[in-house]
Amino acid sequence: SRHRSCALWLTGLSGSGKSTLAFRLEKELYERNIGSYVLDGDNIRHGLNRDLGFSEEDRKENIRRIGEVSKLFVDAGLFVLAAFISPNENDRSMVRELFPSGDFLEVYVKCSLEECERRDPKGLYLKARAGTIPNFTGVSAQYDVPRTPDIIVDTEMMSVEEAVGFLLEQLELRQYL
Ligand code: GGZ
Repeated sequence: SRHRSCALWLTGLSGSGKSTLAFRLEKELYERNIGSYVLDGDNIRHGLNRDLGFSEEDRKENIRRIGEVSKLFVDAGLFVLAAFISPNENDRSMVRELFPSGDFLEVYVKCSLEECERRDPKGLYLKARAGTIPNFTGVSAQYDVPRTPDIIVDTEMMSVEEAVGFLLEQLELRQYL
């Protein structure tokens, strides 16, 4: 089908819903015969980036490599659904600059720290508060709220289905779909 692929870069706190949205979007695109691929911590941090941790320097290198990989996928004609906290504004703009304009959309997956801590699907916030996990984003490491995102999706106000519908609508409006 006729479409214009791009990298959808989902940034937000742990527990904000980035990976959930990415996988739901992948399913929707598949049903429209559009190829996409989800990159997230589970397939990147255990493989390509297994040598990297959560220091500021390692996160920067994590994001840089993912940006380069995303670019290759977009060149191959796929939508990339990249779901990473990517807390640093500079790192996100570095990734944006790898792409021709229009091939990269920064999506802020907006959800308050309070709500992410309530969800705490993996119990990581509890551990971070207890001091067991150092440099935890939102607790003991900073998250730069995107100042110029292309799209903001509020997962505190919307259900998963609503959020997916909203993102598809945005892609249609911008003529990617
Ligand atoms: C933040 C951490 C940390 C620390 C482990 N800080 O919610 P999750 O569990 O499943 O996803 C988080 C993931 C974050 O990896 P990213 O590659 O997205 O981070 S970054 O973009 O900042 O490089 C979380 C888990 O790894 N995790 N330790 N200290 N999240």
